[in-house]
Amino acid sequence: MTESGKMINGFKHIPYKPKSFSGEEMLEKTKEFYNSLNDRRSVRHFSDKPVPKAVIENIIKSAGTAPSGAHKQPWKFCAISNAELKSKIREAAEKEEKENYNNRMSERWLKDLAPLGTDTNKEFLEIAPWLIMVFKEVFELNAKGEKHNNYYVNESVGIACGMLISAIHNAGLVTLTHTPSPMNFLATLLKRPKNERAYLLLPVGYAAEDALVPDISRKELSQISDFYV
Ligand code: IYR
Repeated sequence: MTESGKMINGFKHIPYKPKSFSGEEMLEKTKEFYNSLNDRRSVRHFSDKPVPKAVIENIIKSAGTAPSGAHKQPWKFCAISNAELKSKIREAAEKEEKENYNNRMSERWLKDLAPLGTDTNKEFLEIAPWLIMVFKEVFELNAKGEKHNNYYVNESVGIACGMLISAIHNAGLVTLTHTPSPMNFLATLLKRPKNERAYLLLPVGYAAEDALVPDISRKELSQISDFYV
């Protein structure tokens, strides 16, 4: 391979130069990264303190670095700070959640949620300075207006959301993955094109000073992994 790369299937491939660390540095860096991510919590109590748009832009750009099926990047992040729109979203989300909590969710589901302290009140949708509404693009339209389905859309957008959440945490901000169900009202409210489907709604902002999180712990390494060495 030359310094400038080579052609594969008629497409240019360029050299990739990863950063390289010693074994010791790698151990230190992975520990630090784990410690940082392990401090993340899903927070439901937000401050209304504003967050600069440029910060949200960097966070979305970070999410947009995710890998995706055939590099289709089948995601759209709608960042909403408009108070009127946030109120409409809250109103519609709470309507669905009332139906969920009262009629759609099983006894077992409600019991599983009890430790988290969730309910039909979604005031965070109005208090948080930003809502990031993630849409997945199930297909794209070519120049002739023909539909072409994207590939591994759920996997791709799920990975991007993980990176979005990490970027939010890295900024010292908080979020939670809110999944009002069904979520179609969000595509309607935001007048999204017909190739987009609502995927996840994330309020983003500073944690309220008196924010509380449930006293729960994470599974141990031995519970989440099996090593084949
Ligand atoms: N979508 C509802 C219910 C809910 C479901 C799960 I699974 C959670 O982990 C948390 C909440 C809500 O947002 O309240």
